[in-house]
Amino acid sequence: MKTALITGITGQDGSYLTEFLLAQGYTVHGIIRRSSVFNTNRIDHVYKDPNAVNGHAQLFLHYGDLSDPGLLTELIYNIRPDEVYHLGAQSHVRVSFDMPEYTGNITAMGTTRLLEAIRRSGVRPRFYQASSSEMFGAAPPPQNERTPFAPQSPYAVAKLYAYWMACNYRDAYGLFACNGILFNHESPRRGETFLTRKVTRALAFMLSGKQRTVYLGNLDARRDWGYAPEYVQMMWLMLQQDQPDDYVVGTGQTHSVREFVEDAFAYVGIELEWRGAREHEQGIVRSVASRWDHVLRPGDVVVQVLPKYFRPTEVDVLQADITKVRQRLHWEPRVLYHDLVRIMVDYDLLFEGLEPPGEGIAVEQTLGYTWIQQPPYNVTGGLDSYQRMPIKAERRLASTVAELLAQVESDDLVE
Ligand code: NAP
Ligand code: G4F
Repeated sequence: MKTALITGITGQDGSYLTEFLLAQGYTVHGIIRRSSVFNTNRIDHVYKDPNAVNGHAQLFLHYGDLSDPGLLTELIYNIRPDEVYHLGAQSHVRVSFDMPEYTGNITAMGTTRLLEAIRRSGVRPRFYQASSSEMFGAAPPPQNERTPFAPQSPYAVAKLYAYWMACNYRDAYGLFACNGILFNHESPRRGETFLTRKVTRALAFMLSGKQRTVYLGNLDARRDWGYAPEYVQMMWLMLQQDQPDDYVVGTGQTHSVREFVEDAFAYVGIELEWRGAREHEQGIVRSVASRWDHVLRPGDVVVQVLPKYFRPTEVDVLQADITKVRQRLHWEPRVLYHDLVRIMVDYDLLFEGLEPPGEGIAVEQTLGYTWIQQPPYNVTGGLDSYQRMPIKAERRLASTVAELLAQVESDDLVE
């Protein structure tokens, strides 16, 4: 059986990829960062302590960091993986404007350190580089493998460097290296500071009476949003081909941030209208389904645009041209935008102990994502949500420290 090493195993994609590879019979090793709090929430449900179940564990975790080249070399040498999935990165575009040097160090140079660790160790794994549609930046849509890159953020510039390093190690040393140029992909495990999850989580908080308003930036940017579990399967598929190559992965559709907000609210029966212009715009409740009229009323301001969430340079439109993956890898996305919205809202309601409409969860089940082992808790908050549902939501303001923190996190710190 094959052995895989994953950087970024604690992230959204790392967790789904781990489940997928374990389901394929792989032994999986992952690099985790030392943290003063637990940072393995997304993979705890598949981790068995190797000391407790000696001989049966298939998932092994190692402390490490993309800033530590010696350790990376040691890990590659000792683990001798057949496949390396390099997903670790400072992955937040807005944050990369605040931390450009750190982003370059981890997202760009971290890739070089890992590639050098592979070269110096003498081990020859197949290598997956988590490249990004953000690299297309200002290039007009639809974007494909031949579209010239026009990066618009320190993150995109760092990813572009990493992209070319993977190409260079393929050309110079014959490494089986693939760039997956993935468009935005989301899930109930998406980090809470990315747009989709920020919105669906805020909606669930509003419906449980914990939050009144979500503060957002540019409502008019458009993204090609897909479903993360489908995209990690593509990472694996790229490494199973006869020849290494680079592939664009997306849905081919594009939707605006504004649409995402409207559709998330509409799914639970809340209709919004917009007032004001650009940096002063507000999303206001026009009508509310009777189920939620004890927490939200017509006229409530549920979305407030704040200038601080705008980026110095924005990527206006991303839309994938997926001709190559269709033709070469025979792939077609099965979860498209509207089902993605439903899936994310369903789970955030569940995580809040509220009964979801359930159409999104039904889609997941119908499509047979049997290798996904939904953690029996809120992947980000540690709450045993399945035990708590349903509870009665009430209209009230934060009254405990935990609720205050939840508001601060969603309103002020989240980018
Ligand atoms: P994510 O949830 O933000 O996960 C990032 C992972 O990188 C986490 O496990 C994080 O560890 C780890 N990491 C950060 N800094 C590190 C360091 N210095 N050393 C070692 N590990 C470090 O990202 P994702 O959404 O799963 O995305 C996976 C990869 O695909 C990233 O490289 C991202 O840039 C790229 N990508 C994502 C998308 C998308 O739409 N999701 C699209 C295109 C490309 P902690 O948990 O300790 O923070
Ligand atoms: O969810 P986002 O932060 O994702 P973004 O910037 O597109 O980057 C994600 O996708 C990339 C692939 O294209 C990945 F490489 C990257 O690692 C990451 O996963 O923002 C989406 C859009 C942007 O246009 C942003 O300006 O939403 C807009 N937006 C509006 N208000 C907001 C907000 N984004 C965030 N995070 N927070 C807001 O309040």
